[in-house]
Amino acid sequence: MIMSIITVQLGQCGNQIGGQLFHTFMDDVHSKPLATQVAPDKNEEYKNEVLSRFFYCGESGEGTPKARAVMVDMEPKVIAQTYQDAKRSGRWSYSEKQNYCQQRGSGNNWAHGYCIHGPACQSTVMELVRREAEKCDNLGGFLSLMSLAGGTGSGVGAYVTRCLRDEFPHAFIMNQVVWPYKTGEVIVQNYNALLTLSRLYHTVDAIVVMENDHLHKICQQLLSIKKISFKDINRVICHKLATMLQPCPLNKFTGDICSNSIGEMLEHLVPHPDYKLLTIKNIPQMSAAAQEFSTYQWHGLLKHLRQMLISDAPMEEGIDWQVKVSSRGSQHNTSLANLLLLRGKESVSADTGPFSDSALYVPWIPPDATLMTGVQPRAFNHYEKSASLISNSKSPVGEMDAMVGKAWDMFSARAYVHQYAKHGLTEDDFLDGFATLEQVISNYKHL
Ligand SMILES: Nc1nc2c(ncn2[C@@H]2O[C@H](COP(=O)(O)OP(=O)(O)OP(=O)(O)O)[C@@H](O)[C@H]2O)c(=O)[nH]1
Ligand SMILES: [Mg+2]
Repeated sequence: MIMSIITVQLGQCGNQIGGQLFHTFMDDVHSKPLATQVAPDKNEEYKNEVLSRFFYCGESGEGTPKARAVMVDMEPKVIAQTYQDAKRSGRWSYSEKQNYCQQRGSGNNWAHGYCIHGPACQSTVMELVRREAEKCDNLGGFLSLMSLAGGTGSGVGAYVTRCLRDEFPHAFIMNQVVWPYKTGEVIVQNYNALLTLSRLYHTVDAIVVMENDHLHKICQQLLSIKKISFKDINRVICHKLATMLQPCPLNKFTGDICSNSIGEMLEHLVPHPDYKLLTIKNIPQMSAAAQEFSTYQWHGLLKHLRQMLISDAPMEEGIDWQVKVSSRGSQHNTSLANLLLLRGKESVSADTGPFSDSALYVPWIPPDATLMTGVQPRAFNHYEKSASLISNSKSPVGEMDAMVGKAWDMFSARAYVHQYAKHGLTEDDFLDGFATLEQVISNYKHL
């Protein structure tokens, strides 16, 4: 049974990433078969699975694939652009009326998004979601995409996510959020991030965190891009997301094999509702030109990936090899659960043992619930071999702590608070946000 996922794209960032994500799915589906690739019928099976998961191909199943997506922004420009880019690809498009936009954005004001635009768009947006859900034979869940720093993605995003939870209480909801550059383009970005994350924490099943600073470095150092644009960064984000979401059979600890539906993945990755923050580390990551001249062995790839995990390195360059895992008081990045997905040549025979080492995990998770692996013999997106590690670990909490600290400094001077109050947000709402995230930080710190 193939479970479909509906993507909800919110604000500029969410829409731009959403557009790229469907391009990435299609690029992977249409990537030239590598010499090592699976038999044609297996490739066809893979393609059909991708199409059913993320696209609707009409009653007959033969129309131009339409993204299972709803686009929401408070200004028209980005949606129009994203829509056109999809159409121009000739491979897929968005359904014509599955978007909602207004004429003016939320001006980087979370309260404007959450308290004003959110309720105003609720009935229309939810109708669009319902329409999309009706087209799914089996709805596996929702993927919401948004930035934390603006006003629409974060504010309207948090509001719409709450509506999704109310209307689809049993569906899985995963949010992918973009952490702003630390240098900050938006003066109130820490407020917006605080308010968004604290609301999402009560509502969704998991939050995948990606930091613009890390992604920027990947573009610079691994992809050697000189002038880095959001387009480049979004390609990296979508590559990561696709390594998680494209079909990959999972090995359950019971010995059964199941598909990597969003439900199976999140049930494993989020074993306790206090811990919902996920990160994705993947290897290798390189430009198309460099790929031609590179070969790897699974052993080397996985050794690097494991060190990226324990030393919490965002990419394969500049890893700190001094960090070691020892059971007593070591400084390594502790995990609750990991999902390791291997794709490509000889992935079936790769040794994933080093990832099930109990010293990597908190002691209160049963050993057979710490690591789940998945193996997909089909090569992913031109990479002969690639590995992706989705982790619920301490990794994001340092950034979160710093963000809450900066927001608190501003809040104790009541800086900019009146701009939020103007739209109906109270000081207590801020205090609730601080309390929620301080608890999250404390939980993770004590792992
Ligand atoms: N990675 C990435 N980050 C983006 C992109 N667009 C904007 N951002 C980041 O998102 C934040 C700004 O939020 P936006 O998504 O532009 O804001 P919005 O949701 O449209 O909200 P308003 O414009 O205030 O109505 C900043 O931290 C930007 O760095 C994008 O395409 N990719
Ligand atoms: Mg905007």
